[in-house]
Amino acid sequence: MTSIISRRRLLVAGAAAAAGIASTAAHGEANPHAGHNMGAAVEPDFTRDIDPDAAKAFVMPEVRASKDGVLETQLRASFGPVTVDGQAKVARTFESSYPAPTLRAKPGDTLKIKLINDLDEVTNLHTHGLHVSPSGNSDNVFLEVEPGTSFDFEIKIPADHPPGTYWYHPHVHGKTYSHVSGGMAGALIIEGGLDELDGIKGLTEQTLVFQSVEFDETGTIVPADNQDIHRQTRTVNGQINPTINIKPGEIQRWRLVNATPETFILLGLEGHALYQIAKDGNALNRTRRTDQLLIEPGRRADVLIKGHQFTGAYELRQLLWLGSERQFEPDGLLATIVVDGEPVVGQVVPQDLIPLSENLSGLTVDRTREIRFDVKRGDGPTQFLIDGQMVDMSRVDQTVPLGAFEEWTIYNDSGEWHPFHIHVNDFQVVKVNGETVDVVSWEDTRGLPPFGSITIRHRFLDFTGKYVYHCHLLFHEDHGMMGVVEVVA
Ligand SMILES: [Cu+2]
Repeated sequence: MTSIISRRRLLVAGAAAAAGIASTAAHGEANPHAGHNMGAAVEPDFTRDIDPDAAKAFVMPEVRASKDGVLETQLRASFGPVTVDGQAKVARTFESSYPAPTLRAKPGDTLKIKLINDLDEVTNLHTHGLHVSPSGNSDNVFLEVEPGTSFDFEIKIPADHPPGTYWYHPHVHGKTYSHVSGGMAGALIIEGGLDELDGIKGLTEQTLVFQSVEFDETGTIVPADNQDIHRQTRTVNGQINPTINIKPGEIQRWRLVNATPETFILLGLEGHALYQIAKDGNALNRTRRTDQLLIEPGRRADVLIKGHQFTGAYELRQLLWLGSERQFEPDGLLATIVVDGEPVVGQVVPQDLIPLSENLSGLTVDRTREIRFDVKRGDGPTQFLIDGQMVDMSRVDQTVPLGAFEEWTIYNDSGEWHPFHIHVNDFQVVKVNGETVDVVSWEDTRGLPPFGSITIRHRFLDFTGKYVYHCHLLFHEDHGMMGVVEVVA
């Protein structure tokens, strides 16, 4: 095919240019390959063929940004036709879009969101990771918007809110898996912070919303309780294996959102390091270089990627993850990164980022609590429990005074991972399995190791009211693995 050949020539030409650059740096006795073919138009073996006709240009979700301090928009929930990877499907979406639109706001802004419920069942809205009021018409997961009605959410983002990558999705107990896997999930970006940092400011930014759902043979989403995680279709921004372009030497900032209902994504990009700069919307104090990054369901990570000096196609993969005796994720292709074009010279990955606002380790806490996650399997239905009971949304499990500073040790008495998530107030992990760990950032979602524990510290600031902590494997959450905390004045 001509298209492949022309593309191939383009890649070869690019590789020759890159090899020329490399030869200047690599000349010297220490390098046994120095001089080997340097400067010659040699085609690197690792370069894959990319058929430009087959390559799918990476598509960003629609962006809805705040203006003059307000983001006024609507989210219409419906069950109906939607395009997923160019195919006609039937899903449960906001705004007939899979994923939902990306919302962008600034600290101090107000989100005024009209949720129109055209589903045949109740739904609601949760702003995952935001430090906002959990009451009234704010981030209130106790609300149920009835079918055929609408509800005006008003979520005031504090002026000192940490800028970063968050997300939103419905959070009605018992329906969360169905709604989130069905497609009702989108990125929520609070601007500022790292965006303004030298070395990050002005970089090309990509938002990658990972979703996973099972479609039946008619292309309709399978009811939540019947979905098999390993039959699900994995997409990035609703695309299967899209092509993401980057230039040699170019640094891009990627916002990664694990919006899957229960998939642990161990992310790796062939030939490229992942330079992590933020976790759950919170900037790290220093860049963390890694080859593999585990992103639990519900978690976000911001990373910098530097395009390889050799042009070609590289695979962004979900790597084999053997989490526990019951949990695994097979290796799979998520996207193809095409390094191509004029090399960019002089871009450097910044090392120092934003200092931690406060390190909670070593301080005296007001109170400690122990919380136990467990799974009981027997003759009847499997039970997903916290402190021996299933959630009751009308019960309060933890009462905390406003302003309290607490240490919670969350034990996992089961043999599988559970991503622990709490609303409204982020935490710092100070111990894993009883061993002290360095605090690197604030977080809102962290895996509980099988038969292990995490010890977290958190302050209950600014907002009274009831909200929840739970397992972010949404099947577990919907089947009881959730508790209610009430912050009282
Ligand atoms: Cu769980």
